[in-house]
Amino acid sequence: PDNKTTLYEEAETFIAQCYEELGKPDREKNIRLEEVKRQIDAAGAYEHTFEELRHGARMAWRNSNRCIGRLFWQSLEVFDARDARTEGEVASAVFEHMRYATNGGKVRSAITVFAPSLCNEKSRIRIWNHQLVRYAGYKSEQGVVGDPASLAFTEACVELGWRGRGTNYDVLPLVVQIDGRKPEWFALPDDTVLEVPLTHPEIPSFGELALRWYAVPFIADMKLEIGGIVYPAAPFNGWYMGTEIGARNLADAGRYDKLPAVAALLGLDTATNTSLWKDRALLELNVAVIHSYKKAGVSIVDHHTAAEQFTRFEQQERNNGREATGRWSWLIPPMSPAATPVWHKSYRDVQLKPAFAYQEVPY
Ligand code: HEM
Ligand code: NRG
Repeated sequence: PDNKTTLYEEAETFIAQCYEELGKPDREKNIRLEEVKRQIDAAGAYEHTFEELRHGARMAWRNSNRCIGRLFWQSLEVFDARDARTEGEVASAVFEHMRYATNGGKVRSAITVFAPSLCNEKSRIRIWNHQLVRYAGYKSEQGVVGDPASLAFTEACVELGWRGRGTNYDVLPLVVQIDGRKPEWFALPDDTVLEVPLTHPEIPSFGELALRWYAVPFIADMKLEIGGIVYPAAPFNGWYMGTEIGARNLADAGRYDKLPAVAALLGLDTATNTSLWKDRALLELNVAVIHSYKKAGVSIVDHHTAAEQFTRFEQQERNNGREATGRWSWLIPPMSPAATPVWHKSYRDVQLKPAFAYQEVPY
């Protein structure tokens, strides 16, 4: 089958499922399918209605096998920015999304969808950032300053003329590329970035570590595929699960590597594994993350509650005649996984569509 045939088949499968789930009559579906066929025959592509785009994006979240936060898939807010043409227009739409999602700390899940990449065209609009808010990483004589995960992207930003202050927590700029041209960078406006300084509920000196993290995770580098149409720029956000910050970003030896410093603060014996100093440091670091976000009025979920919510999602899917697919190795939290229900179950890791997917790194 040729491209048009394959695209029509993908479109048909999606429209049928989408209209069924939205409770639309067959008559409406059939009229729409004829129109989609006409568009594909004439132009090799078709345009989603806003309703299709909105439900398609929600389905893609629902189908995200590595995501434990899927109970709330129906509440995803979808912003249609398919008409943004210039780098500046893309940046404005991104910043509006960030303000909406951040909401003074009461985080709202949202996605902004930019223009699709048409047939053979190389991705038209690309956001180079992995996340819209992330800290820069720099190589120095004394090792890495900032986030080691950002080394390559930080270098790309410097290449484009951006300069960071050189602290451990420099917020990187937004980098937008259109049609393979030279990308443009934009400093994030102050009112788009909320951060949380970390303190501990019982240990006053914890604040002296001067740890911090940003309030909202905005994934910006995945593509969204709905009914055969690919959206290469579709940044989305939910809120954090505490362990993402306390058991990975700040704890991994290849990231901020803060367990030794936390253990020292706690007065633990780091000379022997048998003191379980890493485990005790992890625990207090994660207590501090949840405590600090709550104190700052920023949405966050602990891994026990998230796992319970995920179990409810599984039940909800069963009730609707669907199966919750998943990737177990990602769904289990990185702390006390066997103390959550997810540990004791198994999941089928097949990728349903619509879906989010990785794409090649542009720098
Ligand atoms: C992955 C939690 C919202 C799509 C994850 C992960 C966690 C998580 C803990 C694993 C991340 C990792 O280990 O690095 C949550 C929570 C949310 C939420 C608590 C709160 C509402 C969303 C939303 C979307 C989404 C709104 C999309 C619309 C995904 C995808 C992945 C993922 C695609 C896989 C990312 C990758 O492969 O790197 N989520 N999520 N999530 N989530 Fe969610
Ligand atoms: N672990 C990454 C973020 C991955 C996505 N996590 C979410 N997504 N919670 C980190 O920055 O720690 N979300 O859309 O809410």
